[in-house]
Amino acid sequence: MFTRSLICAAALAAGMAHAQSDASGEMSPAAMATLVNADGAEVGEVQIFEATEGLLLRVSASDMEPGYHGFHLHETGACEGDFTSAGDHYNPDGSEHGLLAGDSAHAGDLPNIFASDAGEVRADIHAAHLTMDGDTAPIMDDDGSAFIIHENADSYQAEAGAGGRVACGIVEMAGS
Ligand SMILES: [Cu+2]
Repeated sequence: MFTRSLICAAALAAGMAHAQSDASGEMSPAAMATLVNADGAEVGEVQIFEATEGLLLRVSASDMEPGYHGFHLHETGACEGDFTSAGDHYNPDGSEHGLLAGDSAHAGDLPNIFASDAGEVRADIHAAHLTMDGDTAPIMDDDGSAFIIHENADSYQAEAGAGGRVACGIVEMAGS
């Protein structure tokens, strides 16, 4: 199931969780989130890499309804029940919602992801405004954070309209 153990092994081999590459040239993530559905079954993962600016998120998921889904970073690292435990969108600077609305968006607002007819998601997302543990929008803050895949697409407007939460993944440092 996915490559979590292989990636942890690679991070250890590189000697440090923050390593950007190992000897083979493969990228090693700084952090990871394992995505689970409402039944608690593992349905995917998000690999988190420190980019030149911000973070690069590599998303893979299976068993999704085909089509677009809202994908956000939520403010609390908890994935229980219907995943409302993850709280609202991560929004440390009190911005309004919507990548295509207003002057700024939630730090946790991210582009929609797309599931194929087979329900498979593969997406690389550059989140230039997020940091691992920096001064602005750190994803490893006191109560952590969690990625959520929503039932419907995000409207990118003031009201997200993305509906229910179909998968949730708590952000954890790689190798931890
Ligand atoms: Cu969300």
